[in-house]
Amino acid sequence: MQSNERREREREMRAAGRLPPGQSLTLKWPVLHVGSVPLFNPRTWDFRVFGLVEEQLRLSWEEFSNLPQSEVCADMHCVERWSRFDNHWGGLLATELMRRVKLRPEAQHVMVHGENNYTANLPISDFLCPTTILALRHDGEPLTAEHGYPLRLVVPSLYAYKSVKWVRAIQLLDRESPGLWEFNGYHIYGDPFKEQRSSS
Ligand SMILES: Nc1nc2c(c(=O)[nH]1)N[C@H]1C(S)=C(S)[C@@H](COP(=O)(O)O)O[C@H]1N2
Ligand SMILES: [Mo]
Repeated sequence: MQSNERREREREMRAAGRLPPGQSLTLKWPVLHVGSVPLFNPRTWDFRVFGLVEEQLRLSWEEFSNLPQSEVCADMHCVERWSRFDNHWGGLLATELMRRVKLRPEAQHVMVHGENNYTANLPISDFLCPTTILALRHDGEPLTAEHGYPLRLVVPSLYAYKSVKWVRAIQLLDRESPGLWEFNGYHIYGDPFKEQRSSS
C-alpha cells in the first residue's frame, strides 16, 4: 500500500539523517509555482551570465545543449514541508558554467532569474557547490513543462524556492539582495536542516 510504503521510507530517511525537521516525505512530485507555465522557443531562448563578470556570457539553446553533461542525485525539500528523495538530475554543473566566465573580485552573491520575473538569491559559495546543477533532465527524461522545461536550476543544499524553474540568467552581485520569495518573507538563506523557513 502506498501509504505504508511512504511511512516506511520516511522512517528510513529520518534514520539516515536525510529528512529535515518539520518535513514529510512524498512519493509523488508536486508541482509548485507562481504564474503560468512559459512557452519555450528554441530560436529566441538564451541563457546569460551577467553583472560582476569581466565579460558577460550569452548562450543560445544550441550552445547551451552542447555543453558537458553531468549527473547529480539529490533530495529536494520544499519550505511547504514536503521532501522528495533521490532525484536524478542531468545537465550542466554550475561549476562548469562558471569556468566560462571570469568573476570580478567583488562578486559574492548570485541572483537567479527565471521566466516571468521569478528570482531567487543565494551566496556564490552555494551556487558553486559541486551538487548545484542547471538541469535539463530528471530521472533520464527531459524535464516536463511544469517542472521547468527546458532548464531549471537545482540547489540541493537549500529549500526548493531557490531551485528556479525556466531559468534564463545568473547575475553576479557584490551583496545579498532578496529574490521574490525572500523579499516576501521566506528566509534569505533557507537551510532546510536548520529549518530556516521565514525571515522573522
Ligand atoms: N520559475 C519558478 N521557479 C520556481 C518556483 C516558481 O514559482 N517559479 N517555485 C519554487 C518552489 S517554492 C518550489 S517548492 C519548486 C517546486 O518545483 P517543482 O514544481 O518541480 O516540484 O520550484 C521552485 N522554483
Ligand atoms: Mo516551495
